[in-house]
Amino acid sequence: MDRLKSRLKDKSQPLAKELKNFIRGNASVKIGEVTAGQVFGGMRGVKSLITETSQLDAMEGIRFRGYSIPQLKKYLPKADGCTEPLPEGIFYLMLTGELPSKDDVTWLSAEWAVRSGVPQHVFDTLDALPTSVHPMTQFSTAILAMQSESIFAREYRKGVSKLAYWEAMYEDTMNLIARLPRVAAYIYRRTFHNSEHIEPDFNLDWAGNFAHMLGIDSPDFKSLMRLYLTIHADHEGGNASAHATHLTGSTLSDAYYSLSSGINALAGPLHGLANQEVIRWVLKMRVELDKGRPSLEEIEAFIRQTLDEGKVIPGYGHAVLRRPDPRFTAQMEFAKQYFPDDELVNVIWDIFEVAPKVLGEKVKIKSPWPNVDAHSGATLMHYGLTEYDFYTVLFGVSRALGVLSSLCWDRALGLPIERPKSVTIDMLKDLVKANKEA
Ligand code: CMX
Repeated sequence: MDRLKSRLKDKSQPLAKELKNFIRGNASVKIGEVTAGQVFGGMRGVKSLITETSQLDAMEGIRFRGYSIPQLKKYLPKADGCTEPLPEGIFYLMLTGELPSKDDVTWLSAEWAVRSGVPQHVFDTLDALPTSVHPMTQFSTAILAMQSESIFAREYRKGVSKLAYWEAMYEDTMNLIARLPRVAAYIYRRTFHNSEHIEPDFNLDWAGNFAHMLGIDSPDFKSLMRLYLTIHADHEGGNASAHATHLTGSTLSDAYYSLSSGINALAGPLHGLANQEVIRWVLKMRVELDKGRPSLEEIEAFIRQTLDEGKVIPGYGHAVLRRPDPRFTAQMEFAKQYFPDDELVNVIWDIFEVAPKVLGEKVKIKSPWPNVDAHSGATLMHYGLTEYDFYTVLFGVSRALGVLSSLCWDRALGLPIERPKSVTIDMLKDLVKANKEA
C-alpha cells in the first residue's frame, strides 16, 4: 500500500466507525428546517450532504480542511523558485486532512507521472470527433472513454467487499488525476493547434508538465497553472460539479462515470463555463466600444445594457458567497505581481470598480461581487492562451482534485445512495397551508 493510501486508511477507518455510531445514536435529531422557498430555489442552503474536503463561508470564502487560500499559499510546498503552491499539496491535504511535506508532494508528482499513461483508444475516440465539438464535450467524452480502465468497476464485478470499495476508488482517483493533464492538453492541441502534440516532460510537476504540454513553457505560466489548479480544486460539496460527482458516485458508479457527471455540470454557463463567458462578454464590450480600455462610465453603461437585455453579468454573483471571492483576489494579486500593466487585466479591475455598485442596486441579486471566473480568463489571455472555449477544461482538471478526493471519502465512510424527496406543486401548496395553520 502506498504512503498516501495508507494515510487515507489511517484517517478514514476510525472516522467511518465513529460516524456510523454517531448517526445511529442521533439519527432523529433535527438540525434545521426546510422552507418552501428552498424547495423551489434549488435547495439553496439546505444542510443535506457530508463533505470533508472543504467548507465555504459566505463572508470568508473557501477553506480547504480549515486552511484559507492565503494560508495555503504560505504552508503548501512549492516547486523550486516558484511562489505558488503545488496542486499536489492541496490534493494531499484534502485527502488526508494533513499538510504535506515537500517530500510528500515530490513523491506524489512522481506517482502521478508513473500512472499518467492514457490508453490509445481515448486519443482515437477524441480524434473521431470534429474539432468544432466544444472542448468540455471532448473532455467529458475522453473521461468516459477511459472508464474501460476502472479498477473499481473491475473489483465490484469480482465481488469485492464493501469495506474495500475505498481502496479501488483511491486507485481510480489517482490514475484519473494523473491522466487528466495529458487528455486536456491533447484536446487543446488537436482543437486549436493543428494536432501538433507535445510529449510530457516527467521531470516537471503535475501542473508544470500540463503547462508544458499545452505549449506554454514560460516559468511564469507554470506558476500561474500551479496557482490556478490549486484554487479551483474544491468549493465544498453542494456546488453543482461536486454534487453531480457525489450523486453519481452514490450509486456506486466508478470515478470515471462520476467525474464525467461533474464535468457535465461544470460545463453550464452559471457554473464553470462562466470563465469563458466573462472573456466573451469583455471582448464583445471592447469590440462594440471600439476601445481596448473603455472608461468606467462606458463599462457601467455596458453592464446596464447587458442587464436590460435580460442576461447575467458573467463572473459576478454567487449562490453562497457574499463578499469578493478570495479566489478572485488570489488571481488579482498574481496579476498585480506579474503583469500590472496588462490592458485586458486592467479592464477586469475596472469592471470590479463599477459592477458591484450597479448590481448592488438590484435588490434581487444577493451578491454583487466577483467570483472566481471574473479574473481567470484575462490572466490566461496574458500568456497567450486565448482560446477561451478551452478555459472550463482547465477548471475541470483542477476540480477533479476535490471531487475525486471526496469520492474516496464517500466510499470510505460508506455513504449511501442519494435519494431526496421531491414533491408536486399541489403537495408543496398543501404543505405550506398545513404549516401556516399549525
Ligand atoms: N447578473 C445578473 N443577474 C444576476 C447575477 C448576475 N451576475 N447574479 C444573480 N442574478 C440574478 C439571478 O439570475 C436571479 O434572477 P431571477 O430571480 O430573475 O432568476 C436573482 O439575481 C437572484 O439570484 P441570486 O440568489 O443572487 O443568485 P443564485 O444563487 O440564484 O445564482 C449564480 C448564483 C452564480 C448562478 C448567479 O449569480 C449568476 O448567474 N452569476 C453569473 C454567472 C456566473 O458568474 N457563474 C459562475 C459562478 C461561480 C462558479 O460556479 O464557477
